[in-house]
Amino acid sequence: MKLYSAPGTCGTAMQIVLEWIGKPYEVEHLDFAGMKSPEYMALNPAGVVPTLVDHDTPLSEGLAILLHLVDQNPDAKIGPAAGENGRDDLYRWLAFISATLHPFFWPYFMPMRYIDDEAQYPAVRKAAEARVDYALSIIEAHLKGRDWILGDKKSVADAFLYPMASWAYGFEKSTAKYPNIDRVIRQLIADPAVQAVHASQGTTPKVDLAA
Ligand SMILES: N[C@@H](CCC(=O)N[C@@H](CS)C(=O)NCC(=O)O)C(=O)O
Repeated sequence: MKLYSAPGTCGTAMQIVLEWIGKPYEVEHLDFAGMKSPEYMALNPAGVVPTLVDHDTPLSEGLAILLHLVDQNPDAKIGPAAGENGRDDLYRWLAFISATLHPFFWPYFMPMRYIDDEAQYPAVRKAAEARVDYALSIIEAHLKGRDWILGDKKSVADAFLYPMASWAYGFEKSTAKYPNIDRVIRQLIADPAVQAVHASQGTTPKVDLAA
């Protein structure tokens, strides 16, 4: 398997899951120009990371990659199989993270895609932070009384949350202010798989571990 990703991006989630699976894989970290190259866009026409190439077949979209990895690796215990208890919840939370939480960050990181006037970037970022708060608050309420998103078992949904919750540690309302999400992120930071991904990316966890 080969994963195309970039340090600190949502592709971090897929690499965490590949570490959990434990099979050999390769990762190629792309820069922005690499994501827009014709060679890469032949694999992922959106020109974004992640893309997973498994058995010579490229698969894009984080949600699709995570479900593929669950289905192809039943022994890895990274999420319920089709028909098992919790599978619907897995669909629900992967969809929520992919389609609701993730896009709320885009105007924050790329305000120039939404507005021409640079003077308005702070206002766009403020609005994005408010939408992220709306989505994180829903996840925070769900995590009350649960160890992980799906209950007592860690799954690909937690890995998917990891990069996005990490981005929001720098927000005015930091991820640290969502105690249940913060707890899950700290559990993940203690996981050797997550540490291996940070080492491979040359990144460090965003959360202040001393706090
Ligand atoms: N819907 C895509 C979105 C992927 C995405 O937005 N990836 C970001 C990194 S987190 C990216 O590559 N951005 C580059 C760009 O937007 O040009 C997915 O879930 O895989």
